[in-house]
Amino acid sequence: MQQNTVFLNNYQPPDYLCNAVTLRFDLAESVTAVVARLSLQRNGTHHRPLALDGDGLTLTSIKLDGRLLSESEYALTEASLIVDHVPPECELEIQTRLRPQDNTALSGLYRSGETVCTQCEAEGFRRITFYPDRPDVLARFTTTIVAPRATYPVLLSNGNLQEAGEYPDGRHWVTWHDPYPKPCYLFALVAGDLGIVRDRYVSTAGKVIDLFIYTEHHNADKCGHAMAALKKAMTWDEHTYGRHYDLDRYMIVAIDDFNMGAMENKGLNIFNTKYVLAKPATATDTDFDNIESVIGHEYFHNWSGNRVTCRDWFQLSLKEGFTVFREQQFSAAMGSAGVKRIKDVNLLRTQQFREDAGPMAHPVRPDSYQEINNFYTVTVYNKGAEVIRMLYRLLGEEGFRRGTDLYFEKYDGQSVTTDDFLDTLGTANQVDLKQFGLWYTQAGTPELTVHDHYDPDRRTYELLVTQSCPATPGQPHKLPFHIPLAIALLDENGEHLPLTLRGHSGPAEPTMLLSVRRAEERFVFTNVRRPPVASLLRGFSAPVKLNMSRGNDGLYFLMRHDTDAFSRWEAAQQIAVQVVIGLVQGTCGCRTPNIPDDFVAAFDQNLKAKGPDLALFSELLKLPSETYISEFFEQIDPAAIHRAVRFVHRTLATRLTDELLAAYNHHKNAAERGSGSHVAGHRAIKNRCLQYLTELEDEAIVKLIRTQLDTASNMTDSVAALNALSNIPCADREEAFAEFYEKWCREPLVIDKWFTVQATSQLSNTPERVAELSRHPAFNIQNPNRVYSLIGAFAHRNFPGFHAQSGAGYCLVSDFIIDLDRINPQVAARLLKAFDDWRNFIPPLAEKMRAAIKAVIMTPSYSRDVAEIASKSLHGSDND
Ligand code: B3K
Ligand code: ZN
Repeated sequence: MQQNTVFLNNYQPPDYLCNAVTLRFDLAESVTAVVARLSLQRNGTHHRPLALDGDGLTLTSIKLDGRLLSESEYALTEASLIVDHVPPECELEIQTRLRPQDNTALSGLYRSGETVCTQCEAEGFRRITFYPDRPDVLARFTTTIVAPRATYPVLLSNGNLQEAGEYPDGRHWVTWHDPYPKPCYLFALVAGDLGIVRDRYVSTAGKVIDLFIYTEHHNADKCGHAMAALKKAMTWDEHTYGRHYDLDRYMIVAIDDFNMGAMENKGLNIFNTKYVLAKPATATDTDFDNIESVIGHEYFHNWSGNRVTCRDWFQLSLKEGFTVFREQQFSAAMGSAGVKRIKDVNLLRTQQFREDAGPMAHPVRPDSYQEINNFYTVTVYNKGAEVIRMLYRLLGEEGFRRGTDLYFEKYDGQSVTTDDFLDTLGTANQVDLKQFGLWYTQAGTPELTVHDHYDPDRRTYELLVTQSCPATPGQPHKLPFHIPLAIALLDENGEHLPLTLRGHSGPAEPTMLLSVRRAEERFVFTNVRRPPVASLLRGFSAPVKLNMSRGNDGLYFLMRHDTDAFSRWEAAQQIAVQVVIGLVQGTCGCRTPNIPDDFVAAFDQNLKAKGPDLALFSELLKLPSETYISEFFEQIDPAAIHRAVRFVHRTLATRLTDELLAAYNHHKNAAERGSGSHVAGHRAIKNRCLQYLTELEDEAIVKLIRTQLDTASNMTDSVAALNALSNIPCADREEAFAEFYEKWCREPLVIDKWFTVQATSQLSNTPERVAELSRHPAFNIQNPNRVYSLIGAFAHRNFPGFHAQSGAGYCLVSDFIIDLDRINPQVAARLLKAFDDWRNFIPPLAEKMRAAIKAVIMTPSYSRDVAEIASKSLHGSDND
């Protein structure tokens, strides 16, 4: 398939601007008529024709300044509407007809159940009407929706409510006006019969804002947590960034069928129900946390994304990286900052590092794309957030705020670039961020290698740091990055030694942020009285891999004593990774496999640890994922890694059975008695213990699991028990799944969990089971949540199952992608990414993965979305 690649270097400002749009949607039984009136202005002096984007539209008529155009006066191509001669200022009226019920791609105007809604980012507005569908065209939108009142009592669009009225035939209409100029990707419309949850927010400036969450009537009792999160986010943004909300109302609509998590449309966010609806009986503690984050994320976009937006889609991280960082700060402030950081780093290292090392590797600001929807990636979002975090650390809290204040003030109402952002932060702080800018333009995960030396005579401690970055598609050589490296030196009691860096004045400090700028750097600390243990990359101060060969003693010491939560956890992870690698390579030094006593003792110590941050202990008790461990191998043998990880689990469970049971009971009782955030911490440790105990596969444990399942008062405990049972082949297992289904079959979000637990089971028949479940009446290929919960979970979260030696997992997923691509190309392409690192696997698997990708593109008329992923996976980047 011929691919059209879009290049950043070819960016040209728009030929025509559109400063105002009036839209009228007439919703009838099967056809929606759309009338769009665009006020257009020629941009600059030129005689180029007016070209508007359109995708799959049925045009009914077009008028220029009130005059109907004949067919010879315009041209329709596959992707645009072209009018040759238009005056420098004009009004174009375009009428199109849509069939939202047939739109299964869930981009543009579509139906979710009985509700009609939109998704326009990135290029969905062109599926509604012909328009300059690019983020650097900003217009004021006025939208009228006309619909039968009985079917669609609620009619919503962006901005403030302007007028409403009735027609005698049972239809009603509502007009919305958004005073803030915006690109069309932020347009939204919702029409349906929805329940309303209302609240009110009074800002620190005294402004009253009406808050609404719309959802299906029977879900109205599950919106309290989302509403509370919204109010917290509003207050937090006022305090932390000085950002206030700007419309009279803030509306959130929860929709069942949605391609991603949520969408920040101006004043009218549309959310996947998964990130709104929660009550303890149906949602887990993790769901509650995720809802708070996503609600925060979309709210924060109102400034970082909506008031200041992107010039073009290459700048996506301008809004996404920054907003993810803001969301991370917010969540850290609402709960355990240490655990939040650990979770964010874990996600980055298991997903983004993998992307950075594969054929889809791209810079945070990509140089080219074929299908922009394929670039809503962990690199743009999460590495992008790390880049902002580094700036935050380099400039300090105050300096960063000075920079963002200037940025919001200078660019309010404009569409800008990541360079504009960086320049502004540099100017506000009088620092040169030129070298730092390479984080936006160079792909790949930099590696730091550190050697240290303590000189007792001179009392100096020296660090030699070298950096390198592997080649990525289209970028064989990299320049050195500016890497902030946070450091502390600990003495034998875990106390911080004061740091004085040779060649730098200023008082000694307990921690320091070193700047690594060259390929090789030497740092000498003076006046170091005792041989220290270095705690490096504290808080994960840069998205890099750090290699430092040090004895296990140092790691165990850091795991126990480091005051930085991330560094403690990281030491535990490194120890565990070494243990697993030793088992896989058979290098543990014993004939029969075993794990070191120190490791068991350290685990036991964490199990018994007491302290306020229970969630941190729960993280310390968790082994690194098989996906993360696989990154340490040149050739991945998933079965060998899986065997080794299970061996570690089983050995810990066998050697610490009593301790695990005691901890289980202790935290179970504490969770039942406790209140507030501690409850979630107790539950997390309790359920972690259960996970280990499951490895024993003995009857008493099955009984324990069964009791937890039968008596659970909340979804966290139910799912944990179901998960545990899913890995034990026994009669209880089937019965439990059947009962769970029976109990929850009217709650789709709970049924998603039921699918996921089965899809991630480690039993060997899981591929067949998943295939069977894809034919279950509760499964629906048109619903992205169902697809992610079953096929997505299997492909991305069942390492041994997906990579089963028979290749059954691969066939299952590729067959599914072929069917899905005809329905929803965006989601199909996302699933296809599961195969893109095929080159890293042992040859028999690599070959099967490659064949699976090929099978997808052997199908006639596969989508552009899938084509890009497949061709890059098979042949490397088009920049090569
Ligand atoms: N901006 C949207 C993502 C849109 C994805 C389009 N394929 C959600 C978010 O990041 O907040
Ligand atoms: Zn976002």
